[in-house]
Amino acid sequence: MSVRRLALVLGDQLSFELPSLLALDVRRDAVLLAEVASETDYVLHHPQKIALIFSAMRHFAQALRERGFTVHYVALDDPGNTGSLPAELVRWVSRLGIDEVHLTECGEWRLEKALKDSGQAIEWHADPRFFCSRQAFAAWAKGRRQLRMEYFYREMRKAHGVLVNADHTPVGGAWNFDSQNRKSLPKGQKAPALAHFARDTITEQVLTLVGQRFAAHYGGLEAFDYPVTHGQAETLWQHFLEYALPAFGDYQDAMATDEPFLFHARISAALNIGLLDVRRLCADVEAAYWAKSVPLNAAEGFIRQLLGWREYVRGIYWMHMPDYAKRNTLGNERALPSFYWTGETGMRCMSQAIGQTLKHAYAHHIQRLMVTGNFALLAGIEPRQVCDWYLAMYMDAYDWVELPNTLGMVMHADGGYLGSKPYCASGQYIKRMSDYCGDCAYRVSESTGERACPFNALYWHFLMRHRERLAGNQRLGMVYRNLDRMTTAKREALWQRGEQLLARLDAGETL
Ligand code: DLZ
Ligand code: SF4
Repeated sequence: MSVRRLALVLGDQLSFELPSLLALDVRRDAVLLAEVASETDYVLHHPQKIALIFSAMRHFAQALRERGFTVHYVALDDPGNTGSLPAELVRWVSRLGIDEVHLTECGEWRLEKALKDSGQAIEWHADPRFFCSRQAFAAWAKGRRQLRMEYFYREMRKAHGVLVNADHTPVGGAWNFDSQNRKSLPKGQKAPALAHFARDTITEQVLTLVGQRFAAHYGGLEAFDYPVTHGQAETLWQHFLEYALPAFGDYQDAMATDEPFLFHARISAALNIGLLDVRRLCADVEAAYWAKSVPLNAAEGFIRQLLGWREYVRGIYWMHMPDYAKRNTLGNERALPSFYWTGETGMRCMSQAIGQTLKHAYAHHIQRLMVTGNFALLAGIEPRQVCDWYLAMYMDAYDWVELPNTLGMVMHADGGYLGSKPYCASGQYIKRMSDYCGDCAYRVSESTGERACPFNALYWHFLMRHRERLAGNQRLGMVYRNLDRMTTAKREALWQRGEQLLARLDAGETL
């Protein structure tokens, strides 16, 4: 008798090239997709993130059926829905009389463990949606005391022949044009118009379901405007290539009032659930460079994010989970301020970054790292709470990408394993990269006193309280020399202002 197989496809695995799907015989085998409470509830996901996943899952199920697959789809409110992926798998295996279960490795350690503990035998497949497999990364990392993204990135460029000359040297004479990615936005410079996505019946139904069921989660559904099919994701991608990529390099780090997207691609949500293919994206960007339609600082800057940083953080995640999630090198214990969930703060940069996050489930990398992240680092917030906030609030956030970025890069809670120095900065950095400070309740030019920008005193307070650990860091040498050149009275005033701000946070006050 022939073997009957079932492939469980997860909500962030919506790719036709998934090896667990390719293992099936469409005439005989089946696919299972399930909307389950254990995935919607493990953090307070932004409602738009849940809506995106459900709508994209439903569209993918439809596309698979059109390709001849037998698809079993469990909707969130189906009677009989057990509420968890392992339990759904077990239920459907018995119901359909399945002999063999196929699954592509998960994006989160938590879920992979739960599936492995389910008692159901599973044939696991490596996830080919990344350039670098878990094993290849571990082999690269072996024997290195400290990992550096830059060296990993160079290896990846060479291994995959991306932006390299025939003699394996980098195109343009350098591997990294980061120094040309830091312009602030000139006054009057407008961001390109956005691509928009009409809602079809499936998306409307999902928005209604999510609106009813997840009303207690933070963030609005009104502005939902993300691609939910492969075709729409392609439209978004072509729009980016044409209108935003040419200036992406220059303004990658810039921030501007009421401009949530600037020259960013907005593709991370689609990419991370399988609606776009990373190899194609890198190839398109390289081709645009050779066709002279985009400058090198844009092409290299974009490819560095995907081929370098994205692969690097995933590698670190799988090498060090589950212990990585528990790291807290700086010993932070402070609770996440409640304004992270509401945006209600007089700090303009924070209300802008959090406000657009509530509205769009999106903020770009510098807002995440140097505004909300920087504040959490300086204020000594407990890493676990910060990680959960990022995991919940961002459209593209899954543990493999969110945890190393937040715990390692933002919070420096892994002892500097992932990044060589903490990304701490005073209000001066935010002033240089944005126009936020002009409209702020605080004064960025002041460090002490009631009206002084909280980032300033908190920055020095952070450096003073972690002096023992950080003063030896070469990349902070100059900063500590500046601190030492201050008068004792100035240092004391900064310390006191920092203490006062932290006490206000501890009292549950907003700033
Ligand atoms: C994030 C998410 C949500 C909100 N809901 C579902 C779901 O109902 N069904 C599903 O298969 N996947 C969902 N996901 C994505 C999973 O959480 C994701 O597969 C894991 O986090 C691993 O990356
Ligand atoms: Fe942010 Fe400080 Fe500027 Fe206000 S003054 S926007 S708090 S950096």
